[in-house]
Amino acid sequence: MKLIMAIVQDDDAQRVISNLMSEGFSVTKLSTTGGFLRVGNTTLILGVNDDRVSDVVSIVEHTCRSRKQIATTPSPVAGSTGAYVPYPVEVMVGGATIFVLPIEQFKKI
Ligand code: 2BA
Repeated sequence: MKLIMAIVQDDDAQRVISNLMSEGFSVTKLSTTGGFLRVGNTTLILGVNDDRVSDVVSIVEHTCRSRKQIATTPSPVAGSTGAYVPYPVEVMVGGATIFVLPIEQFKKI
């Protein structure tokens, strides 16, 4: 059995949860924040049998989109003036970041 953690964009979260649940997966949704952009994203956790890991990855892959987002970074030329001038940097976010971990024990009590 494996624990899958999938970090997805908030805009994709409802659709991917619906698609996973309609295929019979149990899903837990966590509201999380990306360390780089400091904006909200969604982390899904699922405990699944080994033979269904690829099904989850496939559903996430086909549901989640990559999007450009603007990150605001302090200007590197600010040093001479002492003032921090934020300037926008474009980054590509997602579709999804997926971790697959082994589960030592799984119990429902
Ligand atoms: P954020 O940390 O907010 O990162 C958003 C996007 O900013 C990233 O998209 C990437 O394109 C860019 N980025 C992140 N760190 C960067 C850096 N040090 N320098 C330049 N650009 C950087 P994704 O790679 O698709 O990641 C989306 C979200 O997934 C991340 O949000 C973070 O919450 C999570 N994530 C991605 N890789 C991770 C990892 N190895 N461990 C834990 N969380 C991860």
